[in-house]
Formats: sequence, structure tokens, C-alpha cells
Amino acid sequence: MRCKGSEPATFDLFADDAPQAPRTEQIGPRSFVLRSFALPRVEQLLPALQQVLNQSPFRHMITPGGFTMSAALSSCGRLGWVTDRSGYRYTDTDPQTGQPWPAMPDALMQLAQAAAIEAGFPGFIPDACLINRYVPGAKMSLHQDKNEQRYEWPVVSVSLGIPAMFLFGGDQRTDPCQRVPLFHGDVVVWGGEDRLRYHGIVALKQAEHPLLGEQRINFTFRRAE
Ligand code: MD3
Ligand code: FE
Repeated sequence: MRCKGSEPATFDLFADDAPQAPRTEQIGPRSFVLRSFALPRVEQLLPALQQVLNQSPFRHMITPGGFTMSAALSSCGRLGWVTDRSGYRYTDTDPQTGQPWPAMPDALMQLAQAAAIEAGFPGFIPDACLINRYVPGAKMSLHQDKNEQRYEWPVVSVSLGIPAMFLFGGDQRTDPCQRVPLFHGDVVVWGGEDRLRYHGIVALKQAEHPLLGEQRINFTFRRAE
């Protein structure tokens, strides 16, 4: 019989729950993938997410063009990002509840700040955290993030759950894209001259994550005002 605590010190390199050491990959002049950076904090992040969703549940928003987004959205922090037939903007109340957006839980704020410091952006204090939920087949088309008042601050994003392929383009929609796979626990920071580069998410492949099931959760931290 095999005893707990006496497992051989080996692991499956190809299992998505294999132990992962944190490491940094540079994907642009001021953009970095911090592999597995959020892993030690997942136990704090999931209850924080649940607390936000109890107050402001995921919903599918309509774009100004009349399309329903395939990613479901919520927000926390003082400002939340919304889209409807009249445009894209940040609001201080959740249009679905008429209440202020849920406060940003400490675990989320601390993770965003630590990642920003790691990538060379000390002093980042996000006032908005957009939460995207993707199921297999959901995607996000190539776009720029331009609804924020200043572009000096970076964007920090945290991926949990099943993998996604991130597309990282240039300053023009037609510029070629890098494809960057993002896994459970990865954190990406984009700033400086990379802040307005086009980006998107390829339709997710069918997969199941041991903790989160058939979904990917992405937290995107920004300074909107
Ligand atoms: C690169 N979300 O919510 S993360 C978005 O995974 C969004 O849910 C994707 O694009 C997701 O707007 C990608 C991040 C992201 C956010 C802002 C960026 C990447 C960025 C701004 C500039 C360059
Ligand atoms: Fe974006």
C-alpha cells in the first residue's frame, strides 16, 4: 500500500496541475507574463471572487453594435466597466442592481499591486477590476483598451481555470499578433508603450480545470480615473 506523504518526488510534466515555479517572460518592451505568480494566493482569490459575485453576478452585456459578448462580466472596485447600446464606459453603480459595485477585496488589490511592482510599475492603485468569465467557445475579439483617463498606469490581468490563447498585436489592428498561452495562476502586466496595443482571446478549447471546472476567470485591474 502507498502511504500519504511517501509519494515519489516526481510529477507529470504535462498535467496542468504539475507544480510550477514562478518565472517571468517578457512579451513586449514593458509587458511581462509572470507565470504562476497568483498560484500561492488562489485560496484567497476564490472566496474573494464569490463575495463579489454574490453582490454583482456575471451577466452577458450587449456591445454598441448590438452583439451579445460571449464572455460574461462583473466588476469590483469603485468603478466598473460596462457596455450597452449607447457605448463603453466606467460607472460607479452596477446597472443591473442599481447599487455601487462591490468593494475590491484586499486579496485582489494586494495581488495586483505585487504584480505591478514585479513588472516595474510601483505605485499602481487600481480603482477598477473587471472580471471576465469564459466557457469553452467564448472569445474576445481584437480590441484596444481606451476607456481609461490616463495611459501611464499599466493593466494587470490574472488568469484562473482552463487555458486560453492570448493574442498580442501592435498599435494597428492589422499588425501581426504574438500568441501567448495563459494558464491557471498566470499574471500579465502591460504598460508604457505597450498599453494601447491591440489584444484579444481566441475561442477557448473544451477543457476542465480541477478547481474551476469548464471555465476561465480573468481579473483585469486598471486605473480608470
Ligand atoms: C494588453 N481581457 O477585458 S486580459 C479586457 O483575458 C481584455 O479577459 C482579456 O482584454 C481577458 O479588456 C485579456 C488583458 C489585457 C487587458 C488590457 C490590455 C491585455 C492588454 C491593454 C493593453 C495591452
Ligand atoms: Fe482588453
